[in-house]
Amino acid sequence: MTEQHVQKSIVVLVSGNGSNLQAIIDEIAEKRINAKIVAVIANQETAYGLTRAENAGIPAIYIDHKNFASREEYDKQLADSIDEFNPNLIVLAGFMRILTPAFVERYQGRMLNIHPSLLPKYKGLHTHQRAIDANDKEHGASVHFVTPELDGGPVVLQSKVPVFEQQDVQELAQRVQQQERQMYPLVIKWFCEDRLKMINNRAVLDNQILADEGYAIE
Ligand code: NHR
Ligand code: GAR
Repeated sequence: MTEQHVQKSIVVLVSGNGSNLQAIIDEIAEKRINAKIVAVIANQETAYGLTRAENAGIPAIYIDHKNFASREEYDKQLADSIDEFNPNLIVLAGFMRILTPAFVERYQGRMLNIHPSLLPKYKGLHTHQRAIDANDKEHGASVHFVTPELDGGPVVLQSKVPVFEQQDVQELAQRVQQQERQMYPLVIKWFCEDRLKMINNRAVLDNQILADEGYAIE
């Protein structure tokens, strides 16, 4: 593409390992995404994602939810911290706290999440075990815009993996996460090139409304 885009700034929210964060850091470093991660914020002090941020020279911020009496108050502090960086995009990368409607509405259309299931299947937690227990032949991950409905926002991209006989849950999770590290940077790249938008609660890529399940890559 010859079109020029103003460089986007991104805040990433994490709770744990941050392997998705690392994939995004690496793609930006390779100049495959024209963006800057301006801060990484965690709700867990021990989140390894904070260390990954520090190692990459990115401001790493920890906001302890135990210091706040309610979800509303925590989310207000989270929003204030985010707004100091004035980002174009908020990326949830293994962020494990449900966000209040007020928070989500403030960033509507500029917040993405990666969820480890083929949505609308298995919203919420323990998705890999639930796919095995249901005897599903395939499983995967979905990138979606975040809306107030938990894991219910419009899907942009899905990636599928097979579920084998007597599937081990850790092994399945590993294969899903390997796909995640490919697909999430791709969606972020689309957003940063102004190709991806949320319009009327639908994901729109290159001016085309995406199907409910988004695009699919194998
Ligand atoms: N918030 C809103 N409003 N909408 C979404 O789509 C959201 C969201 C917040 C997080 C990520 C989501 C996932 O990909 C996400 C999407 C946490 C929980 C959860 O139950 C569920 C879904 C997601 C993230 N969290 C517990 C809670 O009480 C805590 C669980 C824990 O700490 O282990 O917040 O799966
Ligand atoms: C990823 O598999 C992501 O889909 C999932 O947690 C993992 C985080 O890995 N997210 C959720 O379950 C959100 N509730 P990471 O910290 O290595 O990126």
